[in-house]
Amino acid sequence: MRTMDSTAPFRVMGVVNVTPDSFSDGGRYLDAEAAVAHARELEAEGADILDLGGESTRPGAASVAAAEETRRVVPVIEALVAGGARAQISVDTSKLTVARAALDAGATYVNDVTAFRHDPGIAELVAERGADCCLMHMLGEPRTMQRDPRYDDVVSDVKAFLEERLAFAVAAGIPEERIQLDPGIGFGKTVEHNLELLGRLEELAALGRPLLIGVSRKSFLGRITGREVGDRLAATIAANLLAFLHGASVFRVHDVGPVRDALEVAAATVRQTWLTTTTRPTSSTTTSTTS
Ligand code: HH2
Repeated sequence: MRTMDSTAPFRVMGVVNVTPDSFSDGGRYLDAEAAVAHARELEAEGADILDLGGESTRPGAASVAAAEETRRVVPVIEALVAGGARAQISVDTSKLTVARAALDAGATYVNDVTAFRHDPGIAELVAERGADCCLMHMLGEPRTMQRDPRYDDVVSDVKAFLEERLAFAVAAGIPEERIQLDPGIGFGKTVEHNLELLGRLEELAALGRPLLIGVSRKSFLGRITGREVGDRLAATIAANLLAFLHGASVFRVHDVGPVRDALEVAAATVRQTWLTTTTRPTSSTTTSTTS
């Protein structure tokens, strides 16, 4: 079983939406064969995790029955496992029965945008199976979340929420090292809330768990750049790099190859800076020879 490699500087999670209505790629991979082919492409581009979703969480999205969601994602997971997928397989769901069927089929990661609030039993399931999980912040529910979201201080409020959900997950028996946290960019947040969260991720990193960030193609990038959803790659890369520099380490994206390249460069630069600053004799020596 492939699980988290905590020594890697970052991990890229490729999005595979097996839905008719996802905001950026709805309907493109609804057919299981198309979804499997797309997942393989993302793996070839360097995805460490493949996140399979059978229900859209975009604002106003209709909810999907558990049986239909299972029917969409399980055959894709089975085919990927049978084909010897190298990447870890994640299921993006808030429903216990869907999560169980996905883990039975070979997934080892549950990405729950309700952080186990919709179906608290998922926490015991994840604990029993020794799976990894992501707990995400969302204000309200997808149908209503973008109606005038308000916070006292968005970063402190999200941090308190994630701290409480982390404690809940640990109390259910999930080891801390299996848990990643996500501020839920775009889930009950204005453009300003999203930007403030991205710029103050260090405060969330203080909770001691890896931070997962999902900014890919999202509407706040369109609001800033004026670009349509299919033309937000540059904005997506910029936001992911910024998140990396502020402490995020798992990046949920549609465009795995380009984002991975950008993160490799950022990680190499940070490493190099660290090496040169720590191996230099002393900063005063350097200053004196250059002045
Ligand atoms: N964003 C989306 C879905 N799932 N999971 C986590 N942990 N973090 C996110 O930011 C996140 C998520 C929305 O993106 P997408 O899957 O492309 O769209 P849709 O929900 O319309 O299928």
